[in-house]
Amino acid sequence: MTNFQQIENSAADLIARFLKSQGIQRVYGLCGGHIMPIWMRLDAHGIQIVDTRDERAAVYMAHAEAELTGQLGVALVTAGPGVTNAMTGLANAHVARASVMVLSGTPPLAQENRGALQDMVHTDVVKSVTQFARTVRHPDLVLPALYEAAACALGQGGESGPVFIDFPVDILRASPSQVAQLAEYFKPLNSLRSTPHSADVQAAIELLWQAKRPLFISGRGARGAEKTLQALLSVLGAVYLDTGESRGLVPDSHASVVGAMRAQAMKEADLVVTLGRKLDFQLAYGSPAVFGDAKFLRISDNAAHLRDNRRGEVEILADVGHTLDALLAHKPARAPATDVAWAQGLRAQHLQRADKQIQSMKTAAPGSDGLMHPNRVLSALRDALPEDAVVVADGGDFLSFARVGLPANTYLDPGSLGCIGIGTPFGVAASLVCPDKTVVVATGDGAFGFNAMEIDTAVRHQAPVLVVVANNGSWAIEVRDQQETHGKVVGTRLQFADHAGMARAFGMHAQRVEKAEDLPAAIALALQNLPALLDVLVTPEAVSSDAKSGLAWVPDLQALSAWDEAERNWRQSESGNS
Ligand SMILES: Cc1ncc(C[n+]2csc(CCOP(=O)(O)OP(=O)(O)O)c2C)c(N)n1
Repeated sequence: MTNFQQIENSAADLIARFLKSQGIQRVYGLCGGHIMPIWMRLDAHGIQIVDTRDERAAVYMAHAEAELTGQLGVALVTAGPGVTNAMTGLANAHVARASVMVLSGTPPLAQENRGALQDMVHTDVVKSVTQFARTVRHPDLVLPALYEAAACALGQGGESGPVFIDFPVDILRASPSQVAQLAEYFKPLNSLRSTPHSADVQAAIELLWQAKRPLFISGRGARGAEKTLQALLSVLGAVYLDTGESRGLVPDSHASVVGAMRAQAMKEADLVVTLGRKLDFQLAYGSPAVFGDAKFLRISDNAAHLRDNRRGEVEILADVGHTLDALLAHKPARAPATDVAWAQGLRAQHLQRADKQIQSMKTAAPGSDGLMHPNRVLSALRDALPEDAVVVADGGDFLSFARVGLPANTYLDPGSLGCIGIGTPFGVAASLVCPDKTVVVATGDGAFGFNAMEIDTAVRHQAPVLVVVANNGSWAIEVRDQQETHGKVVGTRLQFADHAGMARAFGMHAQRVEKAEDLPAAIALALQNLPALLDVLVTPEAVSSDAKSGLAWVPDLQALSAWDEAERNWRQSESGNS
């Protein structure tokens, strides 16, 4: 047996000291013998352990922590099934480029490949969805690996994303040499931000000042650049679209925001500026079928988001904030060529549409089954939530309704992986990270089921989150797909299960709500008794915009039916021309 003193001077202790030195306040995980030395040393150093009911949820929570703090989010999972359970979380963090560090253990070195308990090669399994995956087999190599992994996770010199390290448990118990733990190793990582070349800045200014209909689109690479971005938009009178990755950078009150006129803005722009944003399926892969012959100006601090799908007239590989600063600092004296009437017209239509949307939500009619429309839930939440609330949206149809109907400056959702089930774990972590803010999870009943056990984690850790389940007794968006494209419904109906009863069984305040008029009181009571869950019966008949747009049935060439058709026509006319 190892004695307590040995553990105090162990590699596991070094890991805890490293995390502490990086400002990590909490680690999400599920215990197991292969990681117990780390687990206990984290606790010894005052790092909170948020013990979850599934490793997948632990990684989701670390993901939310990373997104909300801009720092590392850390999960600790045990060997074998602990790591395989964590895989979906890693994949989601990979696609979202979230700075997640997952730590694990392996059998002791002397038992490797001998048929040991929970023995498998984790690094092979996680390799395709991590920026860094390594087994550390010597206590003196622990710190260098942690620094390298942390820098990779934070995207220093590359794309940010999840990293993975595991340690044989005997190495965790062993003592590193004195040299391997010099005090200078315990410094926070400094941030490294690249600056643009002045020739590129000048070329970008030329494009921007010549454009008549400039459209800015931001992604996660623009986070932190809100002030300069807003200032540049005002100087140019440009229009702006955000994406889920960069919600809240430009407030809706800013004259450039035209989110409700997305399709028209994309079609009519003559210059599209992408800021730290991939031209992925949400942006029609930058296709000329949707964007016409607009020029592109692409700015990103990493190569993967600079030239994907559509080359830029000017491409700047540098920190987005620094680049926007430089553009403003060198702005010409002459007025930009922006067509003010075009930009103002889009803005006016945006405001009109957004207002109409709010009004129609308030009175959305129930289904033929008498159950309320999901928009009534969102409308009631909208009325009750403070402006700085953190919103987590999850599900199929309900996610689609919530994305439009419950805007928030701090917003998280399943992201480009379409990773439904993140709702409750994201919400639990968000409420721990932002204890002074109201955190609400708006989730479909199907999506809720994946990690429903995390209501237990919320109660045990007194995570002040409100989970609102839109209970339509089905995977509704899939029902619609089957009805429309196959004419038959198979395996997509659920029960109108008693989620409130389930939550109460774990000691959570919970209530079922069946009438829209009961929502305001139920929400108010729930907010006074957090963590809480509201199980709201809604009609499965409400058709969301994601269902109407064809997103759910995955067209061949583009994500949305209208874009798919435009792409088909464009390709045909291009091949006719050649
Ligand atoms: C992990 C995972 N499994 C399955 C899917 C496919 N899927 C996307 S939306 C959806 C239905 C979600 O149902 P629910 O959360 O109840 O929301 P509703 O559509 O009923 O509003 C499904 C099954 C997915 N995106 N992710």
